[in-house]
Amino acid sequence: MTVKVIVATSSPEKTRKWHAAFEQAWPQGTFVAWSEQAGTVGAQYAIVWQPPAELFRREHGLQAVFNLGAGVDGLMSLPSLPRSLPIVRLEGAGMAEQMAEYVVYGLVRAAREFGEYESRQRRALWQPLPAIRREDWPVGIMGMGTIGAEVARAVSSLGYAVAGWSRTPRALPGIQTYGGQDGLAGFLARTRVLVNVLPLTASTENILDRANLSRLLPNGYLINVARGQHLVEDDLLALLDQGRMQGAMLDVFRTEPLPADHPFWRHPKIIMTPHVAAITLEDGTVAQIVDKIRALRQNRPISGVVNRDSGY
Ligand code: NDP
Ligand code: OXD
Repeated sequence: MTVKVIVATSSPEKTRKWHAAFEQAWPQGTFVAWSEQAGTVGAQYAIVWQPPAELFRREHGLQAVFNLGAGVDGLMSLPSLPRSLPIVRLEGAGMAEQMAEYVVYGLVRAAREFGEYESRQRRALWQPLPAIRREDWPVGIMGMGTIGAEVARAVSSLGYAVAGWSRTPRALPGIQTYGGQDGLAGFLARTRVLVNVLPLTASTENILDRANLSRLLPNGYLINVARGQHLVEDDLLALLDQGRMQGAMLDVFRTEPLPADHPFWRHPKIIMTPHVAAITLEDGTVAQIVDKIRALRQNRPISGVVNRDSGY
C-alpha cells in the first residue's frame, strides 16, 4: 500500500522546496504539498516546520508528525496538535557539526581576543596581546543531547576544560558531567563560557536569568544557540553593562527576526547571527525522515520520538 505524506511549512516556497526533495528521494511515496485551498488529503504522516494550525484540524488520519528541526517547541505550542499524535524530531542530520563549528568560533573569538584584533586592525595598530591560558576559559554546555555532546567533543579536543549539564548525568570521555537541578549551581560555578543547547520546555524557559548567569566565573561569556526564550534579555544586558559578564554571542531571540530597535543589535559586547547556528540540511534530513517512515511502515522502532511530558 502506498504511503501518503503531507508537507507543510511556514511558507509556500519552503513547502515547495521540501516537497520536491522528498518526492525525488522517495518516488514510491505520495507526497502532497500543503495549500490553504486544498481540502483534506488523508495523509498518514506529516513533515512540518512551523505548519499552519489548520493542518491538524484537517488531517485526522495522521500516525506521526516529523519535525524539520531538532527543537519541537514551536510545534508543541500549536493548540490544534492532538496530544496522542507522536512527534518525531530531527536528530543531528548535519546540525551537530555546524553547531560545534559555531561554538568553537564563538569561544576562540572570545578567548583569543579576535574581536579586539579586528578593532585594532581598523585603527592600523600592530599590537600583540599576551598568549591566553586555556585553563582560564572553562566551558560549560547546558544540554548534552545529540548536539550538546558533539559540541562538547569539539571544544574538548582543543584542550579547553569542558563540563556538561543535562537532566540525567552523561558519561563522556574527558567531559565532567553534572545532572539535574542539584548539579546546576556547581556546574555554573566552574564555568566561564556558558553554551546553551537545551530544548525549550516549561523547565528550561528563562533559565539564563540574572541568578544563574551571576553564578558563572568572573568575566563570563554566553553563547546561546538554543532558543531566545531561555534568556532573560534585560538580565544579560544588566550583567554586561555592570561588567559582571564579558560578552555574548547570540543566535536566537525571543522575537525573530529581531526588531531593528532592539539593544542587542548595537551592543558593543554582543555579537549576533540570525538563527543560523545550525541550518537544516536537505540531504541528511530527507534521508533520516524517509528511513524513519519506512521503519514505521514495517513496524520497526524509531528513535527521536518526543516525550510529550518532558517536552523534548
Ligand atoms: P536533545 O533532545 O538531543 O538533547 C537535549 C539535552 O538537553 C539532553 O541532554 C537533555 O537531558 C537536556 N535537558 C532537557 N531538559 C533539561 C532540563 N530541564 N535540565 C537539564 N537538562 C535538560 O536535543 P538536541 O541536542 O538535538 O537539540 C537541542 C536544542 O538545540 C533544540 O531543542 C533546539 O532548541 C536547539 N537548536 C537550535 C538550532 C539553531 O540553529 N540555533 C538548530 C538546532 C537545534 P537528558 O540527556 O538527561 O535527556
Ligand atoms: C532547530 C532549529 O530546532 O533550527 O532545528 O532551530
